[in-house]
Amino acid sequence: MKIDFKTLRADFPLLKQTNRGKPLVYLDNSATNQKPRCVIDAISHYYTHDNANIHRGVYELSERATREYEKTRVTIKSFINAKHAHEIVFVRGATEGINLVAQSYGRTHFKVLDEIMISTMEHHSNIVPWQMLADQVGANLRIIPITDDGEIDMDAYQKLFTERTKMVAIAHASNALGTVNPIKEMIRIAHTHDVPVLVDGAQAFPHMPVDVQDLDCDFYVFSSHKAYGPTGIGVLYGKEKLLESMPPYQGGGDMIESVTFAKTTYNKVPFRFEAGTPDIAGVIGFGVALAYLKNIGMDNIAAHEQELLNYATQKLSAIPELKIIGVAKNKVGVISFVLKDVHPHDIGTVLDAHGIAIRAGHHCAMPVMERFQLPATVRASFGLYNNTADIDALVTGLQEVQRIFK
Ligand code: 7TS
Repeated sequence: MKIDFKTLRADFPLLKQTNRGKPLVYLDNSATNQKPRCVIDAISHYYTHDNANIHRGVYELSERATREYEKTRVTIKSFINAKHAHEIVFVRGATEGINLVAQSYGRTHFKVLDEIMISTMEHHSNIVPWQMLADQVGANLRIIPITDDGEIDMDAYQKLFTERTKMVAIAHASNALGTVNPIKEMIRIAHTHDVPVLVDGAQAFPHMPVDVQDLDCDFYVFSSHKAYGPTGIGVLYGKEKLLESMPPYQGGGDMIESVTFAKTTYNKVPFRFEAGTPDIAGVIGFGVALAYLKNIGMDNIAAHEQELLNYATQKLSAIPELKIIGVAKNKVGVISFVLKDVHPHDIGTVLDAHGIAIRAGHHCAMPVMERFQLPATVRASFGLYNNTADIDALVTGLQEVQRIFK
């Protein structure tokens, strides 16, 4: 089916507004993206008609809320081709998913001098939880280096394995460079050493089809708000066998089977990991976002964003004194760049005055900045509603930046 991406833009009410009096050009989709009307309406509908706490009411309303909430679990299972719906754990976002695995799986299975492998290009969310765990159990981090193009150094990766390696935690796609990592191959290699792999899919899941059984990843995390769904909700996928081996992450309601002061027993997977009242409206809204994406087709979205990436790479490369940081062969629609003699924050300010929303900074990936010896970059990141006119506006804005700072 041929999708007309131009008409899809009308599904996103926020994009109709202006920024500093100019039509909004939203190019910060890696930070979060905008929501289609159907998602906004679903949340409003939930609070208008279906709001009740889940998994406990005996009345119709609560049964309906529970049914809608659990329906999203099944939607996600199909969306990423998990084997079982109970392998889908609802969390607050990619960050909480990684913390959950580090604290529950890591604290149970890791000991002094064990090693956790991560890469130079990780978001802080896939660094700090492992550092905290390493401090708690006396383990060490091993860092996979990246090349000047911003790709994983695969030779170095293979050499980093020792008999102490207990986990590889790797981004599917980098938020600061756009690099798509060869995770299927990395997982295959890790498994030859009997090492499980957690994939941080925050920047990949919204931009390409993901099949967790094909990848054979052990854990996969992502956030709803980067995939056209609401904030405050995300997913931890874990293989049944691994989730079954893990103790609860937090204690509270819904995660127990029975409680006495002498002994408490825990609920089964995945409820064992969902203590307290969850973001029910968020889960339902995310289910609607996924139905919206499925209708467009993740293949179509990937192809559209690759066209934008190619167009933008060509246009930005033609700007004198502009350098793109991260030129991996396989990228998502993310372009990080610097302009000679102009600080990224100044670029951001001038672009903002022209209605253009980009991110300037270290993108919560300070080790990437250190690797390329930069304090910061400017980052433009694309979503399904962007088009070449947005990129033309960015180019015009950058020419204005150069005019001002000459
Ligand atoms: N992992 C990656 C690769 C990310 O890019 C981000 C957020 C996270 C994890 C954390 O996601 P959260 O939803 O739990 O916060 N990245 C960005 C970004 O690039 N700009 O703002 C947030």
